[in-house]
Amino acid sequence: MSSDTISTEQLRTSAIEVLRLNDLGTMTTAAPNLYPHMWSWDAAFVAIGLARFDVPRAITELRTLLAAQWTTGMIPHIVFTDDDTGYFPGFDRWGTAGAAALPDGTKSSGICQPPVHAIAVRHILDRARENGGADQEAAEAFLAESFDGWFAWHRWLAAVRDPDGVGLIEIHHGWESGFDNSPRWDGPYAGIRPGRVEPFTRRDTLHVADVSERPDDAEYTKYLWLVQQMASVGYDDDAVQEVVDFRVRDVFFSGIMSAASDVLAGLADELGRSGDATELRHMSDRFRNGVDSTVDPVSGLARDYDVLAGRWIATDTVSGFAPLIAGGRPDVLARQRSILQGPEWLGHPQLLFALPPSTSPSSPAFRPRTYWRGPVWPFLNLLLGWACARDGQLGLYRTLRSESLRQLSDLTFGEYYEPFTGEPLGSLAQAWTAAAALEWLGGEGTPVAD
Ligand code: 2M8
Repeated sequence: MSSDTISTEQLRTSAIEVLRLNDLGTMTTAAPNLYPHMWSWDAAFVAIGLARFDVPRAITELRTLLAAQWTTGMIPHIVFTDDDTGYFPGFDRWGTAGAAALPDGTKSSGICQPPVHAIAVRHILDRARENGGADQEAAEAFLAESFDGWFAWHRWLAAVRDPDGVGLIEIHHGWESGFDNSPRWDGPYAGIRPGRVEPFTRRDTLHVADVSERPDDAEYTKYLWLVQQMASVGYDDDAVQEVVDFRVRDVFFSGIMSAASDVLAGLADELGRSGDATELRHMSDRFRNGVDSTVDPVSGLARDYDVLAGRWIATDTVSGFAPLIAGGRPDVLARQRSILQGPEWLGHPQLLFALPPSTSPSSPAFRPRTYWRGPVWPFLNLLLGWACARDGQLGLYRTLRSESLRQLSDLTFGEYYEPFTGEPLGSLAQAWTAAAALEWLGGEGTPVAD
């Protein structure tokens, strides 16, 4: 059947099936084979999708994630199931068992991912209120029960990852960005000379049709070197910053921090916690200004900053649109929207769908089939669409929505897609891709300000 003839109901049913397939009861695996554990930012998007058909299950997802929160406030990037055989590096290799801040009885990695979670809580609450009754009661109770956890998470990020208050979050591994092998990190990784890394056998390459869709072994050696460095100091926040060979201010992470802090401030208001709301709004402003300060006056795109090398990282990657996520100065945003809709991005003549590739096809770094170096990532488009709706950008929102629904109507729920052919790559039945489909479908009647 051609994807043009797929009905809304078929897409919805198939997306729900994918979330059920990945459902382990209290957590959803990011994908059936490639990623058999829970990932932090995947879980937030999964919760957004779940909330479209099962509010209690969406709440459970975030509750499980929050139960793994470190005593420092950090939400770890992977929460492991008990089966440590399917994914590498597994819990043992992370060496977090001895970390002082790991809560008893939990198994997680020792790094974090972008804080989209408050945005997911907001979605759950909104869906629950539309449903009313028991869903509404459960979601409101969950907000009251979980607020302190989300607040501690944001405070930890602001204090520990932006100690100088520049309004940009510092990351210590490309995995923390979620954009693992993006050209953004080529410079910082080029400067790393790994010491002795314990021998390893990868598992990710067993689950893709073509190994070139994944990072190569030299990249993995550096990834593991950084893990070893952090493990050597027990993942102590201060000590990590001293020993680690990767220290980068991540502009996209910071844009999410700004947007999510503002959402969390709104949730604080609902709980009558006006002091916390004020603190969160200041946090949101601080990171919005930080993101704004990175914009390259020539290209109009936001940049990362390599702390160890002391230089800006300018790339033609989708992270350059961080100001659209953070919100901010109208002139900056207007220029960004025009670039996004121009020939280097959505208007590129070879694109099958008008959706942003992870790297611009006009960039020399563009690789259409390789992971974060070119393919289109559906969950990111949902995030961008959410920010457009928030800012009343109805036209762009509609484009992203209709193009995403066309893309996702192939019913494969690929992890990422080849931008010119639409071929699904990486894993199929990827949970956050299915969740994005459900949210886009539900967004049909979503009131969006003009
Ligand atoms: C990818 O990252 C993991 C490591 O965290 C991996 O390649 O093994 C990234 O796409 C990341 O953003 C995502 O959260 C994760 C699970 O979908 O996979």
